[in-house]
Amino acid sequence: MTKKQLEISAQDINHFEKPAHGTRLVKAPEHFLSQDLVSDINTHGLDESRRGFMRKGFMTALGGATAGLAAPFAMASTEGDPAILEKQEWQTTLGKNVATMPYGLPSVYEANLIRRESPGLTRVSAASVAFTPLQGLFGTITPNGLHFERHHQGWYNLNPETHRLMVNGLVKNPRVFTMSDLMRLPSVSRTHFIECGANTGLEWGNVAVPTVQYTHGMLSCCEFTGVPLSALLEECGADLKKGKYMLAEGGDGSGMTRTINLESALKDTIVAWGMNGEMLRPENGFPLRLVVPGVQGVSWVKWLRRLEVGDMPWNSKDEAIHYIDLMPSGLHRQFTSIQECKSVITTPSGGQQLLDKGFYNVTGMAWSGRGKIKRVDVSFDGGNNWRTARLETPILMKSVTRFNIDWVWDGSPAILQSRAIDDTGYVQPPIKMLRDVRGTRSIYHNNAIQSWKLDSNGEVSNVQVG
Ligand SMILES: Nc1nc2c(c(=O)[nH]1)N[C@H]1C(S)=C(S)[C@@H](COP(=O)(O)O)O[C@H]1N2
Ligand SMILES: [Mo]
Repeated sequence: MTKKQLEISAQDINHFEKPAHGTRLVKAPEHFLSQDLVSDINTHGLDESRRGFMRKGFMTALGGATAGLAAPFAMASTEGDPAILEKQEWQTTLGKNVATMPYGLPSVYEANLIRRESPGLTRVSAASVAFTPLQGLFGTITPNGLHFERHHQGWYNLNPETHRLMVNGLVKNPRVFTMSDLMRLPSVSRTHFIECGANTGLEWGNVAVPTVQYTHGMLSCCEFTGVPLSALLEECGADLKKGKYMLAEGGDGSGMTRTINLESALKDTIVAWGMNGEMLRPENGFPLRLVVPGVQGVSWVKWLRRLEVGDMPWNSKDEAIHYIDLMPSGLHRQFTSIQECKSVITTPSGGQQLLDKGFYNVTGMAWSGRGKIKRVDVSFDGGNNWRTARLETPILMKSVTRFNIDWVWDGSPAILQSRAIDDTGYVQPPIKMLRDVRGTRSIYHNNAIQSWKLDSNGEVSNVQVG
């Protein structure tokens, strides 16, 4: 299947530069205009005014990147290397004082490892999405500054002093909590992934989004701290015989309201203020957000201001007209909550280039909204043969698991794929199998196997196979 390639801009190609694991940027793929765009992240299609600019910017950047090719650093001899033989400035001078950076920042050499908006996708007013650079991350935890962002109406700096959470509906004692009230309640800390239901959405339309940042970057994984929903509802005397659902309402202007299934939410949902050991970042819902493990990101309501217990689903706008799946029958599938088992190879991935034949540590991430990852298989020949990868421990519920596998590249073209299996026995499907059931007109909930094509010159690009 031939893929339509997505345009990318000068600014956007720099993100390939992270030379982790012996790879680096060489050149971006040829580009055509994309036609199928994800309405969740772009309600009005391509922005005509940006096209010309992007093409121009892209050519300039491409020139620069190709010039860089002339000196392949991996092949360079280290004999007489001044980087090791000569005393460096930092060995002979005084370093910076402790107080010069009261809140630590990444090295200036990591400046390209940032959240990015997808090339070719229009920002509709403040409604926007910025993707996590999965290609440059290690392990399982997303650093707070790189957590993906998805706002339906922009983000705010809410004042925790005046922020309130109301609990009402089928509860004996309706209450309004301050942040201090909440933070006195028993708390838990749990590591979970959050994935937007539209993650990997462009792949439904067979659009060759160039990098893993844009194919899978609406995924993050953090340790969240807060009060278990079950404890909070108990405190308010919720009627859990009649109350089967809960409405979660956000404090922003998007009117973000989602129906939460109480039976599963009572097991592990958290009303959270902490993320990776500090308070939530403003863009991720400071001071309070709902953490609904395994469930699509839209239900993780940010700037959480109200929880209402009820006996029926609400059919709010974000569950009646958005986040629904158009099936081949023409019917919409509604209330798809669980993010099914999924995985992706992050190195090598689209936009990177292997510098030479030989040994590589192929690595990636696997997750399942239903439980733990049991196994990840990796194929180097487009799915004909599979080998089982090593899983890093601990393997946690509804959390990201890191996998690694040794590989010796012989220099010939290859198709790299990963296939995750969770502890319910569910196996991540090939895209064709998913399309057979789901059709081609979905936007959301694509958990198909991702294929990366490796050319004999070492370039890696996004393809669809099987
Ligand atoms: N109040 C509110 N909550 C919200 C949203 C929003 O726009 N407003 N966006 C939702 C969507 S669609 C997703 S995918 C996640 C994104 O969370 P993040 O920005 O912390 O990554 O938040 C969800 N919660
Ligand atoms: Mo989302």
